[in-house]
Amino acid sequence: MDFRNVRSVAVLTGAGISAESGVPTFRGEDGLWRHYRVEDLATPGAFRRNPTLVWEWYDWRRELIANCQLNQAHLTLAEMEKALPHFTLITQNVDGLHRRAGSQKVVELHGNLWDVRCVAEGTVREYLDVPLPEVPLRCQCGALLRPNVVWFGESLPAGAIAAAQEAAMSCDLMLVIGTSGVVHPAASVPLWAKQGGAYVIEINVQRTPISTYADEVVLGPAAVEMPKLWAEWRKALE
Ligand code: BJW
Repeated sequence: MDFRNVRSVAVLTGAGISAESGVPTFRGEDGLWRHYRVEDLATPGAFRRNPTLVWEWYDWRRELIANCQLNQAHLTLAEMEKALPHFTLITQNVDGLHRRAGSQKVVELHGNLWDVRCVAEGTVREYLDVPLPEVPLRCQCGALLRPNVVWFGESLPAGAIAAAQEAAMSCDLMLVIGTSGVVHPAASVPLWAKQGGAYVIEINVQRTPISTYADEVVLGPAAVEMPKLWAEWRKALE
């Protein structure tokens, strides 16, 4: 890849980018919690059946994330945004770590677990208390609050998916970092980039369905590979 020809960059990140910060991924050996599948916890039905269990899961994750450190992959992306004029960071992660690393423009496809939403009023607000004072959390109106994230069977925020589509279809380089590429429609984002003529580089510790059409597959941890890629890029621009 000749980085001197790159005008516009889009990046799609998944749970793997936060793995080296100690945030568990969803699928794979370390992704389990209490022997539930994410598909059984991250659904509206799961929340209806047992909001306490679902909130306990989020309480546990929020505390873990609050105490974790950013890694070099998060920090490299924040640096790239400052240095490159046309740069869009799209994430499936709800951990808020890209913003904590200094990334300013982040398209959050699956929401953010630091925001809560009233199931009755639909109002959204930031809620940072860790640990939570009560589970399940309740709104002042008496209705349940829920994490402002996107569960299976729910639509993604229209603005976020439109922004991701626009960035993917107009970029000439797409980086896909640490996602299993099995959850849709996010998994289609790199495909849209490829179909739009972009060069696709995947960074992951293992091959995924995206590897079959990526132009390059870099097998390795994101926190190691991202600084290497960025150093190579900067050298090419000198
Ligand atoms: C490293 C590493 C290191 C490890 N360095 N790498 C089309 C086809 C089939 C199904 C569907 C379809 N369209 C829609 C569906 C249904 C469904 C779906 O996709 N199901 C599939 C699982 C089969 N999608 C939806 O329901 C979506 N909604 C929707 O489409 O609405 C329209 C609609 C409505 C009604 C009916 C039908 C359609 C919504 C999906 C919402 C996903 N939500 C979650 C939870 C968010 C909240 C929360 O986090 O609490 O999002 S599930 C979970 O998966 C989370 C993640 O963002 C998402 C993706 O996971 P990710 O990031 O890829 O993580 P992992 O763990 O899977 O992978 C980690 C990767 O990192 C691995 O590859 C590792 O190798 C790698 N790695 N360490 C680099 N150090």
